[in-house]
Amino acid sequence: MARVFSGIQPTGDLHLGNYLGAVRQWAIDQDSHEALYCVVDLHAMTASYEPKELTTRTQTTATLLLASGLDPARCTLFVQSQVPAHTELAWILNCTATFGELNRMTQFKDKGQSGNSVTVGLFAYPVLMAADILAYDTDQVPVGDDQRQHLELARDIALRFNNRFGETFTVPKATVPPLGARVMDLQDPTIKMSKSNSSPQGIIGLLDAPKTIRKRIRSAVTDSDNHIEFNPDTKPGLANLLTLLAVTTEQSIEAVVSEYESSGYGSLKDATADAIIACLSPIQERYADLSSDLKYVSGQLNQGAERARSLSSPVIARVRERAGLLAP
Ligand code: AQP
Repeated sequence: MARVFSGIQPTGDLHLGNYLGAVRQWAIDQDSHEALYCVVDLHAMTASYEPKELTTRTQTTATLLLASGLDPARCTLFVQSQVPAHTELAWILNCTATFGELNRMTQFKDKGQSGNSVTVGLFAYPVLMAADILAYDTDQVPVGDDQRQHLELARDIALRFNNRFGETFTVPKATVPPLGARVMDLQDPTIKMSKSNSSPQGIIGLLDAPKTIRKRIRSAVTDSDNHIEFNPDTKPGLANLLTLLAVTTEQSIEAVVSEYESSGYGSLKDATADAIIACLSPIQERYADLSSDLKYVSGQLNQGAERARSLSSPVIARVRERAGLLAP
């Protein structure tokens, strides 16, 4: 089975975009792949944060991943900072990546706007991401458009290291998640729904109450002509609602458009809210059960970290030997 690796940052409350764009597919991939899923808390340190919040969010994110269907019996679920291989390999790869290639990363250009207070960690973020992937001889990485450039960098770093020091790393391939959907902000449908960039009204959190979900969908920005057609360029808000209804009810966009084209936006919004509430309710129920047993959650994470350590340790030994470092 091909080995797949994916991560999620505990930078805020998980939202519908994280679920429909990534986590839902992760749960499916557990059966067809050897899957590793990681709460990447070290990445979350690259922007300003509160230590207590990071701890809580790391626990909540892991609990939500379990509630969303990740099953520790079928995948390796762990927290990044509990496996030292990530930081060890990141340093070695920092000495392989160049300043010029990191300087070209568009996500750094977007996020690193605040001059001298930008951390070296934010700049080197893509190298840590390369380490996350390469430490496990990963074959495949499911990526959205925003991460494609980082994955290309991970491949370039792996190839350069292999050329310089001899075959060491598996060079990973990007895959496009078949069920992936890009979920847009409900208030500004030209940007993606995001933990840290969206306003609360622009987001649907995985734990939001049905009343909140209904309110947010009803007040989602659309347009004024009340004509239902799927066109993300001219009608981005409407296209987002149609996408949400289609993916949460497992229908095609065409089927949803033809069902609602003679109705107004009000009926479409009601149906979309109903579908999202139905999609999230089993996750919310499982989350309530799991959060009353946090010992179970931390036990699963400890086991996941142990397994991740045992999978990464031969890779790190190989890298150290090729790079000329004495055995510890
Ligand atoms: N709006 C989205 N639609 C579809 N997929 C999305 N993902 C994130 N937002 C959407 C996917 O979720 C996975 C985990 O993302 P992440 O937490 O590592 O970072 P991100 O992509 O930067 O997500 P956010 O919510 O925007 O976080 P912040 O605000 O902290 O940067 C990824 O697979 C991502 O594609």
